[in-house]
Amino acid sequence: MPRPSFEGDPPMPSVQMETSSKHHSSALLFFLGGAIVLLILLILLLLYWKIIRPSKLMNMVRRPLKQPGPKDLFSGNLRTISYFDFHTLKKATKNFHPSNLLGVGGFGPVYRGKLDDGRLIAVKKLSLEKSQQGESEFLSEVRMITSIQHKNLVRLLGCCSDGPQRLLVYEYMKNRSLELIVYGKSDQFLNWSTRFQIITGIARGLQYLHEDSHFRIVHRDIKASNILLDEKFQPRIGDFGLARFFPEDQAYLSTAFAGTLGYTAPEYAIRGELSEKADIYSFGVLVLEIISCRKNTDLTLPSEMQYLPEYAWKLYERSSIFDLIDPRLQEDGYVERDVLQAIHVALLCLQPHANLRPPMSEIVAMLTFRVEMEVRPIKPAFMDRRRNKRDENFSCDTISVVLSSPQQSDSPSVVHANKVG
Ligand SMILES: Nc1ncnc2c1ncn2[C@@H]1O[C@H](COP(=O)(O)OP(=O)(O)OP(=O)(O)O)[C@@H](O)[C@H]1O
Ligand SMILES: *[C@@H]1O[C@H](CO)[C@@H](O)[C@H](O)[C@H]1NC(C)=O
Ligand SMILES: *[C@@H]1O[C@H](CO)[C@@H](O)[C@H](O)[C@H]1NC(C)=O
Ligand SMILES: CC(=O)N[C@H]1CO[C@H](CO)[C@@H](O)[C@@H]1O
Ligand SMILES: [Mg+2]
Repeated sequence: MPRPSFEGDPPMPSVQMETSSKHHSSALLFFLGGAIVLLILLILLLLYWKIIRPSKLMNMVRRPLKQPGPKDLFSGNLRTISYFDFHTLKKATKNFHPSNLLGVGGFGPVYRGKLDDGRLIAVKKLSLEKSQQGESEFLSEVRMITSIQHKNLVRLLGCCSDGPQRLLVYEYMKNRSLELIVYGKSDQFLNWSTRFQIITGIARGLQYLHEDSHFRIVHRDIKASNILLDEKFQPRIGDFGLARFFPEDQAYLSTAFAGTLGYTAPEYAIRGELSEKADIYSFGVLVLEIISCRKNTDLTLPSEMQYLPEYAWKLYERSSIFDLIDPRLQEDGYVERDVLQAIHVALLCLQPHANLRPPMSEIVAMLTFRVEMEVRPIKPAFMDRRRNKRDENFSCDTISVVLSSPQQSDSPSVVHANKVG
């Protein structure tokens, strides 16, 4: 009943025509107004871009993520990296004061710092002069490293670039590095259970880098100073991924090579053959250092003890491997089964042929006694600086000649390097 009254209405069409023409004119006005406003906005933007703040805008374009400042750390669930303002870092480290210098490594100096919110940080100034890496590449590498997270890896909090300068900001590790403990620079004594926890922790961190992360990462520089310890002496591997900032790792190697020679797998040192197995070799050296509390190479010791892998092998052959153990640990006590297992694993890692060294996952399984140890290690290979001391200059040719020449019977798998110190 109510419906027909609407349908039969005659003036409806004309009314509709009128309103639609009104709509047309108002729409035209609206568009015109919009266009004018847009034009004004565009002119303003152009003025802003060209004249007022060219640098600031460029920065905004280049860094679409966040404004600088430590506030946006871990912003929400987004895996964004945070950019630190150079002045924030300058303030935190008291203008990079020498008293805050933690040490200088192959990549540049490291400073301790304290942010306004009380958090402690370690700031690494990269010395990248030799690298032509631009800012965007730097940021993408930092993003990649930040995405690698594990409880046994040091956390990268963020980065900063200030002109040509590049800085990385890490969480500060209260108990510094294993170097201070292993090399006797600190009075800190670690008992066996702590040391074994450190050994398995490093192995887990390396397993993650090699096998379980999205990227297959070879650390290249596993050594005592790169194992950092938190307040509970949980180990965290530092400096992973850093080689990515240096296009030719030669540049990096030349500065750190001598210092890390004792950790370097022979096939990497001589032929530049780099794989996970080079890290596994370094891990083997490190395990022996943690157990014996001495440097891998110590030329002040009696001849047969100078090279840790060589000495460990001699003791192993003589079945007197317990002599290798740190005397303070012998007093304090240790678990025989754990020590034997750790030394056995270390010797497997030090074998001359890379393919004989077990993968990290297997090493973790052995250290946690999830698998039986079946294989016997063969004699380790290591870099030896004993001979040709008069020849001061390090030369790869000399080493490879020595390696491929017929080997002496008394030390079949020793590789001689000529560089001293
Ligand atoms: N996050 C950190 N917390 C506390 N100390 C740190 C941190 N990062 C580095 N250090 C310390 O700073 C010192 C210098 O470190 P750096 O990594 O520059 O040199 P390195 O480890 O000796 O050599 P490399 O350049 O081969 O890593 C080391 O003694 C290290 O223990
Ligand atoms: C070893 O040292 C740690 C901390 O230094 C301590 O918590 C632990 O109880 C010690 N373990 C043994 C067996 O003494
Ligand atoms: C080592 O190299 C430098 C320059 O490269 C040279 O001056 C010096 O004589 C060399 N020393 C030896 C022992 O060959
Ligand atoms: C050598 C060193 O700094 N040791 C410290 C390790 O961390 C514990 C807990 O924070 C401190 O008590 C130690 O002094
Ligand atoms: Mg380091």
